[in-house]
Amino acid sequence: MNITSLTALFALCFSIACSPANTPADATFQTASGDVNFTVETVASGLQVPWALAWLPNGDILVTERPGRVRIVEKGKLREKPVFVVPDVEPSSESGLMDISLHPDFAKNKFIYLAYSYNTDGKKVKVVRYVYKNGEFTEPKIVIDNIPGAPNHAGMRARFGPDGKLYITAGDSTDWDLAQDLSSLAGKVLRLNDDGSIPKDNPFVGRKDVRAEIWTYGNRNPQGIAFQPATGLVFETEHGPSSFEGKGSGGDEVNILEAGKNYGWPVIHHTEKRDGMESPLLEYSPACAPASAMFYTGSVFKPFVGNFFFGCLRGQRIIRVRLDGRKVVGQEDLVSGAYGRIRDVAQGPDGFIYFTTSNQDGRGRPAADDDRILRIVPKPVDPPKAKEKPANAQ
Ligand SMILES: [Ca+2]
Repeated sequence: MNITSLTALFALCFSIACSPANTPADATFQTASGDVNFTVETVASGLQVPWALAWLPNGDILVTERPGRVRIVEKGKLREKPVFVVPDVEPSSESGLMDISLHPDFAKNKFIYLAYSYNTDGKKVKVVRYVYKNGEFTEPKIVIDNIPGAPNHAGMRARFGPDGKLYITAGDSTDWDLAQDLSSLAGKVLRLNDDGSIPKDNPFVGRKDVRAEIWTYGNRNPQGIAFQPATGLVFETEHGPSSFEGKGSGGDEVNILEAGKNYGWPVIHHTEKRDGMESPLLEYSPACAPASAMFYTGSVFKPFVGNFFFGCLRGQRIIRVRLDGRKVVGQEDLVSGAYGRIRDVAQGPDGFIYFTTSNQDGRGRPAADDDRILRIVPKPVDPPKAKEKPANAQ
C-alpha cells in the first residue's frame, strides 16, 4: 500500500470509524502518481460472490454469482430474480459458476459462454455456450467438459482473444503434477474455436498423447486473462503456492503467455528460473491473490489507456501496471483495503472501470450491502480557489 492511499484510507476511517469493507461508495481517491482523481460508486449490492461481468449491447450488465445464478443490472438497477440458474452447477469452496463471456459477434449470433464446475463436489469444469434469446439462456451446447476440477484451483476464465479464439484458463485442481502432464487439461490454458473444435494452429496439434486443446502449461490456478490492445500479447494472472503445498507462500504471478510454453508449476515457482520454463513477468509475495485481468482502452481516464489492471482477493486492492509492450514501466495500488476482497475488474462500455467484491466467499468481512458491483468514475480536480483580495484593495 502506498503512502497516498494509506493516508486516504486512514483519513477516511478516522472520519467515519469504518472497517475496511464498509468504506462508503462515494469515497474519493487519488492515484499514488497523482494522475487520476476518482470516486467509487455502487452499481448493485446484495450479491453473493459475483465472479464475472459482461455487457449486453444495450448497456445492461450480466453478472455471475458463484452459487450458479446469472443476474442482470437493467438500466442501472439489479433485477431481483436471476436471468438464469445453471441447472447442473456444483458450487463448492472456490468453485461454482465462474466466468461469462459474450461472443465477439454476439450482435449477430447471440452466443453467451458460461464456465462452471459440475458433477459431484465440483470435481469437473466445463464451458457451455448458450443462445441468449428474448432474455433467456437457450440451446445449451457443451464447448468443452471433463476439465479436471476440485473445490479449489478450478480456474477459470473463458475469454475471446483478438484472433476470435476462446482462451480457457484451467487450474491444476489441487493435483500439481497434472500441470506438467500434457495428457491432462488441468493446470493449462486451452485454446478453442468458438464451437469447441480445436484450432489447426494450436501448438500441440498432431502430437500423440498430448491434448491438442493445450495452448500453455505449467499454470497453477489462472483466473485472469486479457489481451494487450496494441500488441495482441496475452497477459495472464495466476495464484501462487499456498503454504500447505510446502513451496512457500506468495509467488502470485503475472505472465505473458505464448503458444506451447511451460510456465513452470510445480517445478519452478516464485521467481525461480529453469531452462525451458518461463518465469513470471511480475511476482507478488506476500500473496495478493490475483483474480481477474483487463486492459484499459476507454476515453474517460486518459492516463489509464494501455494500463493493465487486476483485482486482488486477499490483497484487497486493484493493481495497476503501466506497460510499454512487454516492459513494466511502473505499478501502483488502487482502493487498497477500502472494499475488502476484489474479484473481477472490467471496463464498461461507458469507459468506467467496474469491479466486484468477494466478501461473501467465506474468507472476507462483508459489509451490510456486500457483495457489490462498484465502479470507478472520474472526480474532477477542484479548481484552485481565487485568492482573496486584501481588505484594502480598491
Ligand atoms: Ca509460474
